[in-house]
Amino acid sequence: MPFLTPDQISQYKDEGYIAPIDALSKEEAIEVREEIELIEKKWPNELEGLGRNYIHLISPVFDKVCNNTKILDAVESLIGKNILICGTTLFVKNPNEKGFVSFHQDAKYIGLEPHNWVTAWVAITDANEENGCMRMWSGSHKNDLQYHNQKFDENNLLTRGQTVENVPMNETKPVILKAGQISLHHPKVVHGSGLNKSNDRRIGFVIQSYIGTNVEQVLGKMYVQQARGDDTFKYHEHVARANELMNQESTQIKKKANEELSKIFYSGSSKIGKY
Ligand SMILES: O=C(O)CCC(=O)C(=O)O
Repeated sequence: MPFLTPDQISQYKDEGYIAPIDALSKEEAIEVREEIELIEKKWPNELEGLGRNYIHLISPVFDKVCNNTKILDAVESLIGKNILICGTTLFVKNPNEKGFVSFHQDAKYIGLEPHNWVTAWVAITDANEENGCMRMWSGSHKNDLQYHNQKFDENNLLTRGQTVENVPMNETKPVILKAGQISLHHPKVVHGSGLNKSNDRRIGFVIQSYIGTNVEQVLGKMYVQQARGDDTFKYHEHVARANELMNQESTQIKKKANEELSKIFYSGSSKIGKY
């Protein structure tokens, strides 16, 4: 019995994303924000630059989010029951900073083939038009991968500043979420987000992505965890789940995983950005 409703599955097929879906309680979202702010205070460099990736490997609070039953039920409805967690990224936009995300397709530089995968964007704070929520170009996932200009803008939160130009803004839709809700988006849907004009942080925790066990990494190496089912394909190295914040072994694995991820994200690029 699929967890998502027929309307939600139609939205995914027609528009390339689903939102909103209730996942965490308000209290759980606050717990996640407090975990981020604790790490930022105690280990100020840990989440900087590349370090914004793979936080679920070093934090049981984030590990719990990745294994949240409601999220996994929804994901299972889209990619089947054999599910791996292959990466996570924090997208934080602080007030008074100029962070934005250019319109792009996740599948362009991520090396995950075939596209039996889905990205979950978990709202840790509310996300709305004032604080720079994502905007989806509805239906754009039905097209092939598009040309991306590589701009390396210093305020762009993407690795290369990869940009699909001339997106028809009237065909884009805001993904408005309350803290604790999620959206799910397709590997090829074109999406981006604007500035945070509010007085508070906008925090998205992105599970990028949940992949079917049949998905290979064609550009490099990724470290995965089994979220559901079995992995009979064994394409990836499986690593342990976090059971203690920032223990030495898991921080080393996070570092190694990020070095490998950087090779994937900048594969074929003559320049390396700050993430
Ligand atoms: O957080 C954002 O504004 C953009 C995140 C994004 O591009 C993604 O989750 O694929």
